Amino acid sequence: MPFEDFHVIESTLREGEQFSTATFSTPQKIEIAGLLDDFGVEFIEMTSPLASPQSEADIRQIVGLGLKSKILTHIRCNKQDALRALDTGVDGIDIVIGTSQQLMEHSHGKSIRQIIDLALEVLSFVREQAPGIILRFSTEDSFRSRESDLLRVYLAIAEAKLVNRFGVADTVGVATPLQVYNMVHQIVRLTGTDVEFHGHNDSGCAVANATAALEGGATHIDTTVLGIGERNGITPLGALVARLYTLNRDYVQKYNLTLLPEIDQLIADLCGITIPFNNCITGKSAFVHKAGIHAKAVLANPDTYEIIRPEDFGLTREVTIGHRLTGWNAIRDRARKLGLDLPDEVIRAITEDVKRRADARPLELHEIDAMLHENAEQSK
Ligand code: HCA
Ligand code: CU
Repeated sequence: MPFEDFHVIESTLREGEQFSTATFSTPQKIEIAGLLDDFGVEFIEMTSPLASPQSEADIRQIVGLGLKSKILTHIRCNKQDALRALDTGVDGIDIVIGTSQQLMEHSHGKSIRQIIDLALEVLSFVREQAPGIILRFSTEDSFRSRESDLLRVYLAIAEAKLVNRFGVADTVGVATPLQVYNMVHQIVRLTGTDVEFHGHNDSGCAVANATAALEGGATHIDTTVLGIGERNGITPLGALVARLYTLNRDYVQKYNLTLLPEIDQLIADLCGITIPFNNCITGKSAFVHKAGIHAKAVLANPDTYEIIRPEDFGLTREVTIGHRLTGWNAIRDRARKLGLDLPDEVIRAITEDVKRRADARPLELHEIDAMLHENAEQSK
């Protein structure tokens, strides 16, 4: 079952570098790769060695670290790129070529027949040079490609038994979960080959599409930290983890989950952005409970309104009480935390007072604490 045995291809050092504000220095790449390795991602994908001299040197550096994560690099479908990639000593090479009408016409100008011939030539070349290397072939813009074209390409390559897996890419973020499910399912069924899904988030479906890919039989999912990448990016590592955790915690126990906040914060800092408030798990408000009804239930048992346990990620929940939606259970809980045992009717009166004052502006915790202490003094 793919959910029980899926692999993350962490592409912060490839797709992520294509994010508008991302340019990682060598020490930064080493720090990112080290943290991702400690977290436990199975693969780290790096920018093509042809991108720039530093990009090539950085691949060698990261390869030289001897991490547990396998190091991949990402190249176009041609022999020169493949030779340069092979020379870096990576564990695997991800090869991509566009198959949509748009890309065939305006990017490389090749027909499907020519794409197949070129792919077979390049893939056999890599296999001859490095029989043990992990080799992936992907069609860029798969979901705007003609399905019959895609299947022709995948079947021809599968027959030649040259690759370890196929990639399916929703390059422009146009696919729906059902389309992803159907496409992945079909490729797995027809080729019997592992499938990797790479999904952009232009229409907000990147996490849902990655999940649908796994449901359809995909074995590998591309992620980046916080989802950074071209335009508004791809499936975020943390959101994928949240999605799978909420299906079954066991699916993500292989990862060192308490490192996630540090990883998200590091990438936010390096890119000069903040973690979005609504980010899964590490967003500022991900574990903040507010309304009185919620607060009461969560204080009794967090399971009532939390599908994710913050402590599994080294985080804590917060119950906010200084606002007009507050409830007396939450105020009583605060009093008890302060060691004040006030009668219920006093707590209820304080709650009414908090609500009235909070109609003007939310109260700080210390203001509520002062009200509680004052009442405790008076009732002595
Ligand atoms: C790119 C395009 C790509 C490739 C994905 C893949 C995409 O920036 O080179 O290799 O599977 O979204 O199609 O990121
Ligand atoms: Cu992409």
